[in-house]
Amino acid sequence: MVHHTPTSVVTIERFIIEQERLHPEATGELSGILYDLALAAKMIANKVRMAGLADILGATEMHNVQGEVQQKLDVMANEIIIKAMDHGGRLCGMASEEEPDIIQIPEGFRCGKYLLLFDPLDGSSNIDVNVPVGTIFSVVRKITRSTRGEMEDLLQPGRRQVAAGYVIYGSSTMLVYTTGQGVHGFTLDPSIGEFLLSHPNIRIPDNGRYLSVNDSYEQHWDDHVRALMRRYRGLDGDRRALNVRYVGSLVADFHRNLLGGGVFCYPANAKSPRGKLRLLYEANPLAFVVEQAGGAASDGATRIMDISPTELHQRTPLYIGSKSEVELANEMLSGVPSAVGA
Ligand code: AHM
Ligand code: MG
Repeated sequence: MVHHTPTSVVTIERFIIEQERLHPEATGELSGILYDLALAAKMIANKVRMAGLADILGATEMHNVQGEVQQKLDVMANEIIIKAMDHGGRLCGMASEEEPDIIQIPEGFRCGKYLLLFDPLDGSSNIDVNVPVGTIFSVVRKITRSTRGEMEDLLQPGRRQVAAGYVIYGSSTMLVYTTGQGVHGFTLDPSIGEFLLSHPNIRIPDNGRYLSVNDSYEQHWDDHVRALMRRYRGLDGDRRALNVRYVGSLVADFHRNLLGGGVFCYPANAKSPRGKLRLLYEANPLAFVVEQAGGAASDGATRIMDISPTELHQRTPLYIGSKSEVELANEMLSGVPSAVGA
């Protein structure tokens, strides 16, 4: 005899609706943004999966605002997100790592009260070798009185984010997000094209397992950073050595450390005095996620989400992961024991 157990399958749509019900004042606009992002993620996942087959790999002739060669898939992912998000009436502006200025909502479309900041395809230099890439996103509320979003609306400190998350296009596609009520992860079931709740209420282990850092920059680090890395590796002091894992694709490195504990570091160095990663498109959204999972994120002295941005494409050093590991970075780099992510 076959026993049918009641289904416990929770789609992302159902989850978002249930979360929204917890807030009677919610207008549904934020939920709409999250649905649209989930749709964009599915479309990008398709492109990424087909990359080798469709002959869309390789660099375009264009260079993006950071001066890096754009991969074709970056351009596509950027377009997909803009097209999926610009007409819903929920956003009044966007900013992308791949675009120099504010992305305006086209004439004729309604403007809403939110702004979206995103890195459409992070780690795209890894695409040619089949390493996971990701999309990172952040949602803030408009603070100016103008109908269309202005620069001031985009340059808000990370603590003002109302939602943030990422999509990882790995062996499976996952969408992980927070709206300030914990961190939840959904895995794409490709057979039905739905994101299903697979990782409710993710908590980052406090005893870190992994250290992720590109130590080919060691010669350019200052002595404090070098000393910190020795501590993480268990070479000085009595700390257990962390295991080194570095994909070179931030979303993949972050996701592994979120589930397994540890710390991802992209320190400042003599050649890149502000590090490499972007405050608004990479550091802030992942900082919101990690704090909601019980972890912390800092630039070595200041909590990432307390930094007041001054420009759209600003870079920041980044130490992100389990609380105790990030606290050690703060102590050793700024000399001030601090309670980041409190
Ligand atoms: P991108 O936004 O141009 O793809 O660059 C960001 C990527 C991150 O995914 C990754 O953590 C970092 O660059 C790796 O940089 P490096 O090769 O200097 O270690
Ligand atoms: Mg990036």
